[in-house]
Amino acid sequence: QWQGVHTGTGKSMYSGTVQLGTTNSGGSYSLRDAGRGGHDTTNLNRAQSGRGTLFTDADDTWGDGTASNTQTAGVDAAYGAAETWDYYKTVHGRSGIRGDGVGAYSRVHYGNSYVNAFWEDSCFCMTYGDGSGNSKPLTELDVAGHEMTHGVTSNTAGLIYEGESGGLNEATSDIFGTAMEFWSNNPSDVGDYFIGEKIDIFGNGQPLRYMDKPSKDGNSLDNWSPNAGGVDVHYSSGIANHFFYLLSEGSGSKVINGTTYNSPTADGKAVTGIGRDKAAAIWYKALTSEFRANTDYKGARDGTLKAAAALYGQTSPEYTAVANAWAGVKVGS
Ligand code: ASN
Ligand code: ZN
Ligand code: CA
Repeated sequence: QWQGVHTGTGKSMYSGTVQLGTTNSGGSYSLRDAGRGGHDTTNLNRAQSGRGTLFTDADDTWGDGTASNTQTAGVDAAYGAAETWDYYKTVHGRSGIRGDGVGAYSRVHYGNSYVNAFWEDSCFCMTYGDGSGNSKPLTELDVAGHEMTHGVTSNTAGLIYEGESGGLNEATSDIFGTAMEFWSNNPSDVGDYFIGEKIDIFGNGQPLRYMDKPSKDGNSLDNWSPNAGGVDVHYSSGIANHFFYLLSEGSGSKVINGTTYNSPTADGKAVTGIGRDKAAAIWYKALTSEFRANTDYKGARDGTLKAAAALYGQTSPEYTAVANAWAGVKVGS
């Protein structure tokens, strides 16, 4: 049978109508994105183990935008993986999670009312629950970017998932999940500095995390302190998330895509942003050539300064902004 790369159409839960890379295998289509390393999207149908069943469809039109249609979560997951693949390839010249052109895979409908998503090195795959009451799958675009970035971090710096290095690992996922969300420029899911703003994980409409002022979630750290290595990695990530916001956008009040942010600095000194594209380039270079498994916040400061010097020069405004943004979150020399 003739097999080929196709472009299907999906009605997603969170990102509107999207195009999907699919495969024609004679009479039916599958959610196998041959153009992006063969990334498969599978249905666990509430199981908690196994590869799941590759989604197939007769007419290459997938999902209906609601959680009651089994394909819909698959549409979002496949779209998120494709956008993340394209982001890394186009912006950072990285072909896939390992940089070897090989795709991972995504599993949806994990367990029953499971309110989380996760990456696993062991299967080279990411997995999504269906959320509370099986009504809000965790397959939001920035969550997909977050989980896939865990794979990139594992295969580059290898930041250990505890203590300060764990906070940096988590922040790396929030940073590139967010950078990808902005880059993808989807009119139904515009870029913001929030994580998980559409999955309503708390049932009150609030996002999971905030990068402009991480403590808005009630737990995350805005600034470094000696206990930073002792809190959950999803809270110590706040320090680097806040750094990234300040470096990109600067301190104080700013409106981006219709949302007003107000980012404070620890010392009250103003930070001038360099834009998110340069900030992401600096973080990516630091992640892939400076950070190590046990890099802590001081090491992250050193690594990003080295990256900024290599990219823009040691006397550049970009280099100065990196130093100022770290000072703004209480990470000093
Ligand atoms: N969604 C979470 C994360 O990616 C799962 C976890 O805690 N590992 O961080
Ligand atoms: Zn994570
Ligand atoms: Ca977001």
